[in-house]
Amino acid sequence: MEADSRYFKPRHPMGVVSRRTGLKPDVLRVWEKRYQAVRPSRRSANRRFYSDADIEKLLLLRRAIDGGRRIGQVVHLDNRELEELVAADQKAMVEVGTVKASFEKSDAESHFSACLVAVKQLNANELKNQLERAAVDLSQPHLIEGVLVPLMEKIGNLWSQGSLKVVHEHMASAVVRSFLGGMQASDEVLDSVPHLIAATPVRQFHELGALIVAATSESEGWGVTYLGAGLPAEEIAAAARQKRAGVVALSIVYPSDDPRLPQELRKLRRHLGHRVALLVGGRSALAYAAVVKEVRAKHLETLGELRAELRSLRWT
Ligand code: B12
Repeated sequence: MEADSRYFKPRHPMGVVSRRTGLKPDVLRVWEKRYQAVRPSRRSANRRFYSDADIEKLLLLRRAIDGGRRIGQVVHLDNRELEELVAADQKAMVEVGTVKASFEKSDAESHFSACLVAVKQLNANELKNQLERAAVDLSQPHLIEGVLVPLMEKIGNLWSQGSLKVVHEHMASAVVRSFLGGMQASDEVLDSVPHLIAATPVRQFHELGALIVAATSESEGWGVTYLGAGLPAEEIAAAARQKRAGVVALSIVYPSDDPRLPQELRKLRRHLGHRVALLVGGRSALAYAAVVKEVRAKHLETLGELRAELRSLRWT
């Protein structure tokens, strides 16, 4: 009974509701005014307060809209009806998505091959054009995981076997770097959007992993500030404070045995406090597993794990 009354108690301001539902404040206002989707209570200075029940309804409405429905078609449904509708839409999307994913996989392979040819020819313009074409044809995860990452991996292997020269790798890194930089949103990020800082710590100069983390996080709906490579803990923490970031993501690629890195991670945690989630990835992150655990950072291997983590952090 008591739990029930808490559920209907208007106790969440609009900022919290916006953060939890991913709906912008102006959308919340329109849904209220035009459709009476929920009826928040008004307190001093006309501020709205929402209950848990309101948030649940808004989340279901948002998921229905993500599935292709229009607000006017679903707003009158109760929560149970909405849940059924959302589940049916998601099932249909998974089925269509599986077919689409297999098309995308073969598309990604042909874009990857065309990019590799451009690298071998040392043709920066052609590589840039091929990446732009791939960006049009593929969804962002397929572009990153099906083209960019395997391309850099392959170049690294051909380089260490002596089949490609350092210049090929430098040209490709420069083009990929600027392409990834261009993928970052230029729009102003709303306060209601959760924020993530991406960087590499001091003496870690491979930055493509961090740039990829930035692009992936942005496609998950996070506001992202990409700081660059080789940054001291104090600088990263100051940026996190200024942007009121909930997450700091670090990429650790090379070297895997820097004796000063553990101290740097400890310093970062001290400066960040314990409310900011610290995520660590990259091919050498495991080499620092002990300190990663000590500073209560989370080690993630793949971009899929990153997406899952960002989704769960967003809703908590
Ligand atoms: C590009 C590149 C460079 C460029 C970097 C350009 C730049 N601005 O970043 C340059 C030319 C500068 C360079 C220099 C060197 N490099 Co280099 N480089 C590479 C190369 C070819 C690609 C790296 C890359 O960007 N990969 C693409 C990214 C996207 O992949 P990734 O970093 O593995 O990240 C993936 C995951 O780990 C994850 N991830 C990464 N970070 C994070 C973070 C989070 C939070 C999460 C969730 C996930 C995540 O996401 C990515 C996608 O799956 C690799 C070869 C390779 N196979 O990777 C060598 C490589 C990393 N380099 C290597 C070496 C040895 C060097 C040099 C020492 C070479 C030299 N003798 O000078 C120098 C060192 C420079 C320095 N001061 O540190 C070695 C490292 C070996 C080792 N022991 O670990 C590699 C593996 C090559 C090799 N096979 O020997 N390099």
